[in-house]
Amino acid sequence: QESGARKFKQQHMDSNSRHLPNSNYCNKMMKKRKMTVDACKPVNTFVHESLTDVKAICNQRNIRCKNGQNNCHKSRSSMRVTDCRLTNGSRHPNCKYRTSPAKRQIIVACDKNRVPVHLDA
Ligand code: PAP
Repeated sequence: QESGARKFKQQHMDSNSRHLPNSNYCNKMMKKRKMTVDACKPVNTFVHESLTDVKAICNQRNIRCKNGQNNCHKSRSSMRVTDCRLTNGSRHPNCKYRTSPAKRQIIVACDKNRVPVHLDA
């Protein structure tokens, strides 16, 4: 497995969390998934759908990504996600996050093997 796909799963996939997250969800998950090691990653989203369903987004038509590349794809259906946003005044290594559950279509960038490597929106 290429590193981009592995990193995507580590940073963005949490399939087996099928109920609403509690307010501590992001504090725990951002640490557990190694996004608070060197610095507090400011914003990150976890997707609570199966890896199969998220990989299938790569089969949707190509659209432009925020960085101008054209390897992005938008999910047909809305997906259960949790947004984690660093709180004001939070200082490394005490990274504190606001946990916001949502349901929306997501946009992923896929590599040449048609697997997600980046969450664009
Ligand atoms: P993210 O999913 O939180 O955005 P990020 O580390 O920014 O994570 O991006 C993951 C990888 O997707 C990056 O590669 P790297 O891990 O080797 O640094 C990034 O280069 C890659 N990538 C591929 N396509 C795109 C794209 N269209 N836009 C942004 N990143 C992309």
